[in-house]
Amino acid sequence: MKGLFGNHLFGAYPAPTSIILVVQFLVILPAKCSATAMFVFGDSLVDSGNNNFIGSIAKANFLPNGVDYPTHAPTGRFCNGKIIPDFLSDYMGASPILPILDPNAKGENLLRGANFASAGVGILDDTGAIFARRLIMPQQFQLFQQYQRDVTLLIGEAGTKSLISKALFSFTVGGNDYINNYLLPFSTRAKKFTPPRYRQLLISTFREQLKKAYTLGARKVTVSNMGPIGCIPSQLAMSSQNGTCIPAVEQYATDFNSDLRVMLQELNRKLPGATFSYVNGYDMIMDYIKNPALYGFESSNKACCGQGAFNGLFVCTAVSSLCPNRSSYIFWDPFHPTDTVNTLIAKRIFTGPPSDISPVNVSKLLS
Ligand SMILES: *[C@@H]1O[C@H](CO)[C@@H](O)[C@H](O)[C@H]1NC(C)=O
Ligand SMILES: *[C@@H]1O[C@H](CO)[C@@H](O)[C@H](O)[C@H]1NC(C)=O
Ligand SMILES: *[C@H]1O[C@H](CO)[C@@H](O)[C@H](O)[C@H]1NC(C)=O
Repeated sequence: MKGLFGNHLFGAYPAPTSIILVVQFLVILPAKCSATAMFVFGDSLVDSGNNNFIGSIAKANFLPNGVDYPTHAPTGRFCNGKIIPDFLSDYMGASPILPILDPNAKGENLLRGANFASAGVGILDDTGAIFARRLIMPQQFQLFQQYQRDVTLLIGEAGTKSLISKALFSFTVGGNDYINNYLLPFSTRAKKFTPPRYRQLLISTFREQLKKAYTLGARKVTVSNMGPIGCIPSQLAMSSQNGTCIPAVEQYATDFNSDLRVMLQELNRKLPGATFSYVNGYDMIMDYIKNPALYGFESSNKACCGQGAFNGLFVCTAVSSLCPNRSSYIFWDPFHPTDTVNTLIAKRIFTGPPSDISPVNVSKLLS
């Protein structure tokens, strides 16, 4: 399986190298330490547009996606507005980081960090195969290594090391390993692995990926747990009569999350100088789903943009039915939260208590 998706990374778009080579003989810029850089890895929950630049079926570069973005235009984000990394940039007082495949992700723009996430990916390389091209996790790391070489040409080796060791790293991946792999009809993974064995495979693969990030210099890392995948409109449309979460699917997420938490505690003990903070996105979203009125949500189980039962069939497109008031919805489309939910969660990631993010929140992590 690996070979199928693993080896054609640098074919279809220009690598940033060529641009950087032009400036390598210019004066090395002093490392500006004003704003903290951010590096984002993961799936469509945090992809800010990388899939626009590759031959993927998983794209969101059309309206009504982006309708509430500052430009009111689609960007590739699977959301009506901003996603969590955008709000974190806001809190950090920085402009949003660019998708690494964006042609503008070069020169000084690179010093803010970059977004390597790609819609459709999972922890496992074969996850999301139905979407054709996507930046699987090993490719996200390859691009990060290329990024390091490019930034070294700009600010030198010591400057790059320092930028990376102070930066915020964020990982959001795993939901697709169920939604777009294990739970699919005819899944070969489901045929070969019992649920506990599959979960073990996910956790051990993810552990190696996080260790790799450490080896590449990451020291301040947030890792999102798996959201309540049994409650998303897409799952409800397929298997729920009355709109309540599907217990069997919920169980996959909660089991994964308890193992993830233990794995991160182990990394915190074993990897000196690094902090891996566990982001409890699951409980935060569950909080909104269970107490919608408390937060001004009218609907906790219907997508704002979609079609069919719970507006949860297929994906959000230009011809989908669209809700009148986007800020009163938890789910933007059958899979992803609204801008309103993203801003609430980002705030809790930044300054929330240990029940939201532990051992420390991002403002502490960066202080
Ligand atoms: C919804 O349906 C599920 C499964 O059919 C059932 O177990 C549950 O009690 C129902 N909940 C409500 C609130 O009707
Ligand atoms: C939309 O929903 C939000 C949140 O519930 C509410 O504050 C706002 O007044 C609503 N807007 C309209 C036009 O109804
Ligand atoms: C996290 O953020 C703030 C700022 O660093 C810190 O003072 C606070 O103790 C943390 N919040 C909680 C509730 O733990």
